[in-house]
Amino acid sequence: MVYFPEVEKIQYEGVGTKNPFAFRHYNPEEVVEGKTMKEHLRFAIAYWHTMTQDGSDPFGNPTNERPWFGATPLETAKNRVEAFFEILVKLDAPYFCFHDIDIAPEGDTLEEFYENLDIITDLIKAKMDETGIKLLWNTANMFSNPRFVNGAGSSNNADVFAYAAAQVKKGLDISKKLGGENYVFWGGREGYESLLNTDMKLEQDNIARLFKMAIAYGEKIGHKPQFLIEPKPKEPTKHQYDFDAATTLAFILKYGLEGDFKLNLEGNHATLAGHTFEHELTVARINDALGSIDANQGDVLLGWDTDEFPTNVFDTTLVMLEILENGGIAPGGVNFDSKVRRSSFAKEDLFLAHIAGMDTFARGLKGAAAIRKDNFLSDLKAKRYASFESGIGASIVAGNEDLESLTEYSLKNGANIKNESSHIELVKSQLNDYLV
Ligand code: XUL
Ligand code: CO
Repeated sequence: MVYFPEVEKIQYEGVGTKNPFAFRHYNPEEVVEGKTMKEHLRFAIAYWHTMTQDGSDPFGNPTNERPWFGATPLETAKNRVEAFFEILVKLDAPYFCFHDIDIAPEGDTLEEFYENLDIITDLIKAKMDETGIKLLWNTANMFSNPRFVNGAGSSNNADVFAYAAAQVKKGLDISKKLGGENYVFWGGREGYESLLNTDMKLEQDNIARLFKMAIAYGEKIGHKPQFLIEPKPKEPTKHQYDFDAATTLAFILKYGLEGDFKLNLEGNHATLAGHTFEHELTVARINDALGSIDANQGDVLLGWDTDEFPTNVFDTTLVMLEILENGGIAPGGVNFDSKVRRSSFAKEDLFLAHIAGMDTFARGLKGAAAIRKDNFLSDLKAKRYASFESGIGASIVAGNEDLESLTEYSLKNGANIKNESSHIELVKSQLNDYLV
């Protein structure tokens, strides 16, 4: 069945077009810095926001008009596969991502869940073979079911930990079956409500135990996706252990996971942590841990995770600059962990919203490439740190100085210290000239 007969395959038509079902900036085959836009951006579409999100909020019922509901949950799940691949093909998206419970009904038992997952992943595999579309990452949802009320890897209940392990095992089996390039852990409820009843050390040690079991099982079945942890500071728990990139890196290093784990960074999670999206990417990049990104944006006036489609060109330019500086994002990608607003309830909004996000990232890519072509920020930084290129600065960096030698130097140098103005307002204004 065709779910969107009125929508043709989305084509690049350029900024002059009046067709809302066209790309105005994302031209998949256009070459930027020696690679096509499609290769740079590695766009992925999220199953949860696209197929299962219904438009409900804490104050209201579902609004979304979706034509794929069948007589049973399994029938609906099968219809969703058909509709999802129609969307992927029509948007020319090379990748997709999902949680286990997005694609198949949980049923009443773990056996039933596994059976449903087998049925649906057979259908997904057939669609992947037919279309060439690939799995960027999958993950286990270990936060929605009531059994995870106190967390999964961090639960106080060992039976819950064991159940989470069974979900991760199946997630890795599915990853192998579908050739997943990455495998994500987002610690939805891996945190605490109150320290009064929390053994933080045991909880964090146990999360690391679960991650090490995942690495070991991947090795056992001969499938080694890039493992990713997705930081988020709060929501649903009051405090989540993977607060931000720096905190999560400390966890990765403490438990010796750095060979297998990198970070999946999300725009709205960054802002909830009090950072910009590009801050999180920079922290990851300079520590060789930039794995993948969840593309979305928050609302600066709201303090929760609104998961809006990215439409802010300034942000995507700085994000793409980090990705280019990193030498690319592969095997990660740009996953739209973004949902249409409740008022955008028409089924074709799923296309319009993704087109908006893809165009905004394409503009970011072009702007970032222009900044790099002019060496705008690299020249500026080279000049700003020039004192470490020669003389005493070069000697400090080379490790040839100590407190005594620098005291001797300073006594000779005296008050002869000159700082230069950053002219940061000028820099910001010049940056605006690069926004596409
Ligand atoms: C939640 C979130 C998740 C993860 C995957 O805020 O971002 O959807 O991306 O579990
Ligand atoms: Co996310």
